[in-house]
Amino acid sequence: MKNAVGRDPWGLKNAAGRGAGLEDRRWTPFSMPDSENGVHPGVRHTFPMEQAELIWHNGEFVPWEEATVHVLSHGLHYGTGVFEGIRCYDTERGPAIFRHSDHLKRLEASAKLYYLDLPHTPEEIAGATKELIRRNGLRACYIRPLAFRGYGEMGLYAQSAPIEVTVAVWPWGAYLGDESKKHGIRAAVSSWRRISPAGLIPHAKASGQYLNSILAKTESANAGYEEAILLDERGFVCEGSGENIFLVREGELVTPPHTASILDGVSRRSVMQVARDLGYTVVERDVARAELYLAEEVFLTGTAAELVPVREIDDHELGEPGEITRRIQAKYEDALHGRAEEYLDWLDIVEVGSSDDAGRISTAATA
Ligand code: PPE
Repeated sequence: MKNAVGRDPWGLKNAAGRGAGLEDRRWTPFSMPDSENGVHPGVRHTFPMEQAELIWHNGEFVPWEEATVHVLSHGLHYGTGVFEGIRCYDTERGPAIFRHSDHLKRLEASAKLYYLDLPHTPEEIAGATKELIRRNGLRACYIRPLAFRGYGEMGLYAQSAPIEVTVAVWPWGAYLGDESKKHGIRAAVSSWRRISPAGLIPHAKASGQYLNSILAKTESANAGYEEAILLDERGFVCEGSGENIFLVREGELVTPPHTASILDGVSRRSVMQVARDLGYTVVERDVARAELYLAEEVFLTGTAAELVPVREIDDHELGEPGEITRRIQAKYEDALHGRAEEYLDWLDIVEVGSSDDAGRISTAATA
């Protein structure tokens, strides 16, 4: 990092005062524990962020390092924001956003559940996102739309504080590590229960709610596991800190139902369909903790993680990914990457052929 203070507190600008160039886009926000310094060996903790050129912020395409907020932004203090995690894949048909409209529908639903009036329609956000991918010259990336209550009023009923909307895109590799998809991960049941619908809204993908996931993830990482599995308030299996969960029991696929405080994952829904299309029976029902240890196979699904097998839970060995997991994973990967004809309508293609304005900055609201 170049400066700790001043006009470039994050050290994002190079000597010319511009955003980091292609050659030095990687940065680490602060030093984190790793196996080198003897803390938490074996678990990958750092996700150095790869920057893009532009971020869409309140209707404008702004340079990455200028997409900032006021420290008195409401969402920063109270967690009043909702977001999405979406992926765009480099396919034969061009960059393709997986289930774009379904993710934006969930964003809209999350906002509604927390009484946040979105100043943009899902269609406007979708158009801006595609333009953002074009202008950043990306073919595959993670997409992070975020809507939050901004600066203007403090207190809990701050109706006059404006809702800000941003979309950022950046290249983001395997969420649970490169080896995770091939050989599976080690997971542990968290001592933290998933947020209860009695106090919060598990169906919403809301910023503040992620303190729950962060507690669980931190606990499991500090104990040397790659992921945490949370139980719901009743003690039934719910999901991972950022993924839904599936088990194979006597050849059938089992996954916790909506009433078990899950997030209604887009990957979960997609994998259920892929599994059924492959001829498997998929059952949504409550899952007892011990079933995690007794299952033939277990895997997690999420946008960032994709489909990740679990090879060990609470030191109970499940072993290398099983056949059902591998078959579903292969088909699902084909769907994500545009290689499965039957799932092509899940892809929102970003037309890049005619665009020659990558990197240009505009104040246009949306594409
Ligand atoms: N549960 C939780 C709590 C969750 O955060 C995610 C996604 C899922 C289930 C799976 O949902 P879906 O992506 O629609 O299949 N987690 C996102 C955020 C991860 C992050 O660290 O940030 C994601 O995968 O993008």
